Amino acid sequence: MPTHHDTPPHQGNLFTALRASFPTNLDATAVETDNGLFYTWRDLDRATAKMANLLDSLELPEGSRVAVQVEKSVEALILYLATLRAGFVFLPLNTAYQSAEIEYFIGNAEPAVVVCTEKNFGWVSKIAFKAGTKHVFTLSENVTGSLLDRAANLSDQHEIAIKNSDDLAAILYTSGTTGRSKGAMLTHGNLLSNALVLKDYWGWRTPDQGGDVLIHALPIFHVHGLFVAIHGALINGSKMIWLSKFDPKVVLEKMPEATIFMGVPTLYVRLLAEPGLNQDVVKNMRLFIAGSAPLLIETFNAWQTQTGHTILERYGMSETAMLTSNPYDTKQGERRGGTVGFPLQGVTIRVQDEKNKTLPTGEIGNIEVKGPNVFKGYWRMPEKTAEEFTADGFFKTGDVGKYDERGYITIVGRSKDLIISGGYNVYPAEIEGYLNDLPGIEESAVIGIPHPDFGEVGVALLIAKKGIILDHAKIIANMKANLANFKVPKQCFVIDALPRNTMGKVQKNILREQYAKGL
Ligand code: MLC
Ligand code: AMP
Repeated sequence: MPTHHDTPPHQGNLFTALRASFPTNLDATAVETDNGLFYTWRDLDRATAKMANLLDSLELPEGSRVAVQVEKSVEALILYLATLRAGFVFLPLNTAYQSAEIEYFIGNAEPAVVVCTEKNFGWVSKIAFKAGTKHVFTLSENVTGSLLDRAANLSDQHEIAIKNSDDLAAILYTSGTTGRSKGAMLTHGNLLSNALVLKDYWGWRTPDQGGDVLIHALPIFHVHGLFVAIHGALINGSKMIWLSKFDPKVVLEKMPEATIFMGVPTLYVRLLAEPGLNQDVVKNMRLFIAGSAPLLIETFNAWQTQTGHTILERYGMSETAMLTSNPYDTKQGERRGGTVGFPLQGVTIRVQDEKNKTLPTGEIGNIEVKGPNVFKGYWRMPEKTAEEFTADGFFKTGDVGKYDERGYITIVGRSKDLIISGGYNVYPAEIEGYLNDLPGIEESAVIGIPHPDFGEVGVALLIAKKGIILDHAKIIANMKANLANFKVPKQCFVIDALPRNTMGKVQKNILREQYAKGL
């Protein structure tokens, strides 16, 4: 497992590096929101200090987790930064998660602090107190809640907590092909090394070089919106246009003031459907970045035709942050549609066969990675962690791909049974487990099929218990009431039997072929 003791402890804190990158003019705008609020760099500094002082005042044990399920707001961003600043571990939770999901995460992570919306306080606090959490605060998107009330009167000066670069900064839950979700433990060093590499590779322009302006339209509970976008802007002293949710019309309205946009492929598909997308609207834009799911070549080409810009596609995951990227600088090569580019500086990527032999260029195999960005392991799951690393320290991504003769990597599939829908991961095993427990269902299989908007969506194949007639609408309604909405299969089909191989394993490839045109 990688450890990094290469920086003095006080410089190990990611927040130290972010704070050091604030522009000298602290009165410049750091964040502008879609509801007309402006936050200066001084505001960010003072507000993170107040909130960090609040966390300090709770006298939490070293390494305490701060679990957060709130709507997107600048205050939520401040809470993230304050957690780093105070040296605790940030645990973001998708706002779509419902009570059973939250109960698992809180039970597993045992956070010392939970922050939720005022609307959800009743049920979330119940779960949290039951799990032993001592402090539950509220934070709502309209800048209200006990978190802000409690921080308001505290000092706006705060000494950044001393951290080693291998101390934990965040835990991101990511599901497995079997069993429950695993918390990927990311260190200050993992995140800082990645941010610094991307700052260079994507040619971010500091305020002295004219500055960049990022449109931030992604949720802030996953790697893309939380780390790649936020760290990218902050470590460069660049302003963010902060959109509470993705709305293609609002993005286009803001685009003339911006230079960088980041999105999952669905965001590009939806922008392309807007009549207002043209070369004029993007005239100040320097860079469009896509990732988190495969970008179809049709989307890549249509974007080029309609805007004159070539999307830069990159590849990463929760356990590793960013791994590869197409080049920004044309001197380093063209941006090749259908590929995810080259390994980032410091990242080693190899393509292995089933016997763990490295394959030559052009051959398809399992992608394994090593580098300062690779996580420390799964929270309290040493065996799972050991299983996912090779003896020589490479992390097995579960993605399948190849190198081409010029060193570009293409992801051709996944060895893990995973559906990526609109940039969110859906693990069939979790949904199948849920379905199999419903009355009347003998067994089930959940597969991903192509979808024009979300790239891929889940479809459930159900086998009914003898003599039972299943009601599709009731099953869907039941799932919607209990699971995060994006996990709910878009359609259910009742069939007689699941195709199985001689080992008894369900042959999902056959089902995928059969139902590819299902919707
Ligand atoms: C919403 N819905 C989805 C969905 N998002 N269904 C499948 N997949 C999705 N991703 C459904 C809801 O269930 C609901 O259905 C209906 O769409 C409307 O919900 P909504 O919340 O109003 O949707 P919308 O705002 O349109 O959201 C779509 C989206 C969002 C594309 C903007 O999904 C999104 O922000 N995706 C980005 C995810 C992301 O940031 N991924 C980064 C992971 S990091 P119903 O039936 O209930 O009405 C990572 C590493 C890396 O992977 O490399 O970056
Ligand atoms: P997550 O665990 O949510 O971070 O999702 C990570 C997974 O998203 C990776 O293992 C890949 O399967 C997928 N992914 C991310 N970026 C890309 C990309 N550009 N192309 C294809 N798949 C991607």
